[in-house]
Amino acid sequence: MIRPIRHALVPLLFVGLGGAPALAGGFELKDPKGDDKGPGNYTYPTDAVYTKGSFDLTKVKFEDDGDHLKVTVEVDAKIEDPWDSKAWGGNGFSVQMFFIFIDTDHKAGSGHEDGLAGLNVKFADESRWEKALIISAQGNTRAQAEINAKAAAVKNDVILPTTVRAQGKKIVARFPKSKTGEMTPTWGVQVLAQSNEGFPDKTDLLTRKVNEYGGQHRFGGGSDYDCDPHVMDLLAGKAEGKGDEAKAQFEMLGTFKCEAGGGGQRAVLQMVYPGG
Ligand SMILES: [Ca+2]
Ligand SMILES: [Ca+2]
Ligand SMILES: [Ca+2]
Repeated sequence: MIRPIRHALVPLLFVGLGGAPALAGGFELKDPKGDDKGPGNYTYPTDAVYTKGSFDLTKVKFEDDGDHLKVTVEVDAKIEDPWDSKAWGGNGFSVQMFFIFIDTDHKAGSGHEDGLAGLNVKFADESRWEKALIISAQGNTRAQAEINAKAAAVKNDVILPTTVRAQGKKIVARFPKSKTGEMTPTWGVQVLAQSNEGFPDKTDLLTRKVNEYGGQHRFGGGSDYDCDPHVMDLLAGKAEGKGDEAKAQFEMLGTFKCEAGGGGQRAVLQMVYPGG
């Protein structure tokens, strides 16, 4: 089951001052280990910086932190900084990047359908997103410039953190609630594990590509065209960390179709709804 922080889930539901019930304390979601291979067959780049488990989500925690929403993402590897991110205005880690999509209203057809540039995914009708949070190895100046250039139509709904901190296997990021809004029982979330690409293609919002054959800095097991999802790991099922969630992920990310010459259909993603 989904483990609410400190209390059982039901007591967390209360009517806020504005009248809308809130998921007050927050919630914690889990993901199985060993499913960091996208639709089932993706491989890591060959360079030694991409250590085993670096993109393998294991846990994601959402907590109310006063005027901020605190998001803690955990992977199955120590977070390291082989490219010395502080030297380029970065956040203290190098290879990871996470996208957190939030469906605030859980209403069919409401919200943005397409993922962000370079992910090559879209969201199911009932799971369209209102807010996207980005945890990037890049500092906010660079990340915001990329958002302005590559997510112009939705840039007001794409939110960067006030603070980011790497600690062991975790990255902790705090986002202003003035932009995210309060957590409510209708919230659905999806968390995508990607990799920070400092020299992205013009179609990629700091994301690393997945090719047919992996390379020193390219994931493998996909397509050289941009029809395959560029996602290594995500949440699935009820996000309890059970083994069958890996299969559910592979199926979800496997819903794309590549056509000869590069066209096709995007993988369609669902969200996890901790409020039921
Ligand atoms: Ca995982
Ligand atoms: Ca929505
Ligand atoms: Ca997963």
